[in-house]
Amino acid sequence: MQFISEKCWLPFIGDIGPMTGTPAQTAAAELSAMGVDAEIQVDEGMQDAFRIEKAGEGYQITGGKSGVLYGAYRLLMKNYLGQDPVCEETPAYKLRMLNHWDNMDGHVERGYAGKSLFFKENKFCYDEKRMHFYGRMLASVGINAISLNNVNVHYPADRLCTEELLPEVKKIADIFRAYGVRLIISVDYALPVTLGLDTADPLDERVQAFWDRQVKLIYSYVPDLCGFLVKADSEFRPGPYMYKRNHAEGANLLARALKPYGGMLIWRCFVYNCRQDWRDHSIDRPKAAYENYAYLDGQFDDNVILQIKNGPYDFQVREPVSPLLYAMPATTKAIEFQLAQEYTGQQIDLYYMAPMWHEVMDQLPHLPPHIVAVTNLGDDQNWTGHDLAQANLYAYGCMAWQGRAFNGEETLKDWIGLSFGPDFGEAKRLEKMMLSSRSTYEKYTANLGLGWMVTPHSHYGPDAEGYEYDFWGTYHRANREAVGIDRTDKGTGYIQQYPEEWAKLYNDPATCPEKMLLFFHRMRYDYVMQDGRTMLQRLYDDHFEGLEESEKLLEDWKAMEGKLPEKSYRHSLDRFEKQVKNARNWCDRMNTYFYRFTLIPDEKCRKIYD
Ligand code: GCV
Repeated sequence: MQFISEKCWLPFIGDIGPMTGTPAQTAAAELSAMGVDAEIQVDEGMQDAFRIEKAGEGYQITGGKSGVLYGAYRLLMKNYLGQDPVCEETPAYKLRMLNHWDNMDGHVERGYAGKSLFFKENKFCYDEKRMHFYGRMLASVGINAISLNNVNVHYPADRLCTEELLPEVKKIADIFRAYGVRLIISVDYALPVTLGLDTADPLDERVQAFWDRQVKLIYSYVPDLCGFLVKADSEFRPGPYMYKRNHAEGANLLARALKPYGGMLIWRCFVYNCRQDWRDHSIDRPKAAYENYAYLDGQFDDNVILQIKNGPYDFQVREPVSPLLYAMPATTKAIEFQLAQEYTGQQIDLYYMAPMWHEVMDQLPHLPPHIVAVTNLGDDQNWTGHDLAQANLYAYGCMAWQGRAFNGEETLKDWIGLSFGPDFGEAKRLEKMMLSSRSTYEKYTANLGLGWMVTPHSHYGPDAEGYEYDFWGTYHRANREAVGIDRTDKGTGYIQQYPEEWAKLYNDPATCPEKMLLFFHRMRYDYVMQDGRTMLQRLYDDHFEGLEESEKLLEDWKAMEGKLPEKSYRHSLDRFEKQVKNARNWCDRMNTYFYRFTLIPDEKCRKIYD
């Protein structure tokens, strides 16, 4: 019986010891440890792409510097699954990144799988063997860049790009290099001030000279650093607005310092007013990213990448695609997802993300050239808190590699086969559980596009008005007649940020996808939905159904007792039990919330507390 959660989807992999050479050497070691006969041929021009061909009794893998390593893992994984490994592959996205939100004190912001893999007590502290294994995991799904530290850069992480900590950064970079993974450092925009200048104004020559010097130093330690990641003017972080400069001026400052070394400047677009007055209906938070950036199209240097969250809010269970992803044709972009399930169950509740990614891709006519996800990793023995949350990391790598060709169902089948063994008898059941998990979660939490009805700060569990009278700009404005925000032409006008065809679709409640109805519209509870139910009845039904489905998940898991390794079974059982409690809590509180406003009972006479 297999499921060695420490080794994630690579439980079959051999022992190669820590690798310190090129990715091609790592590839050769992996293949020989598994006794697979394969010739490796590096063709640098192929970059990350690879080709696997039959050659006599064995194979030939031809690919770029990292491409051959990706090819080696593909061959090993396909062999293990009993699939034909002959193929030719080119990744869909150029940079396939992960962001860690690790603080140097060891705490992971929005981390649900233990403490940091890299830091403890304000120092680097890691299990070297585990780091190597992490490198293998990343390469096995084609991820080629990671940032180690939180985008909220706290002391002493702001020193990662100074002489003080660079020797340690170098050591980590040396580990990941053998797996084709480059490092990104999250930097503090105000570092020049911290280190003695009286300004961080991007147009001040002394500031440019500061960053030029700093970057030169960094590249003397890590010559292949991928670049910097910056969260500026966002949630109390410093940025160019402090000097009345725009974000192109702010980003170009750092980009120019990085340019001579081939470094990229990755600039997050998560900028909004987080001190809003809930009484003021004129500001609408989802409009913020577009308003701050769209007009700057064409003004960013060519080594700047704008990193844009998939939705206009913040990783809610259901959001439309960020309108900024349709805009700025002359600017390089990366789409940002979150594997850490901050608002989607925190790696306690089951939530397989692929269905959501499909929806996003379906809505976007052009995929950006780069992709990134906030990790769901920590130092827990199983890496991801919930054993099954490993699937999200695996699937993210596959999606980043395959782009539109990604198939969340096939990927899940492969993940189950790799993790539990190709002959795992319960594969179908598990697959079904995971594929329905997003819909289940959405039903028992804030559905129909509402979002945000969560416990403030922790973001786990229900609180219908948790953010309602607050300053974060995340309101639903429920009263006894209606709920939701009117974002149409007649309302906040948010809809106008979309290309015409989408704006038209969203503007009319009759054509707006129902799952996003209350995101785009303010609707009366008696509004009749497409299937004839009232909107209120739909809210009730979804919550009851979501609860039932979560109970079914628990039942299904229990039915696998004895068919899964005991440790794994017990560990996740605890999570499925917590999920049912959470779902019950959501169902009761949300239904009661709307019942108290409307005093309209459930048509099916199910229990709603008053
Ligand atoms: C790293 C949300 C999270 C914050 C996070 C922020 C971001 O607001 O709650 O913890 O900060 O997003 O993406 O920068």
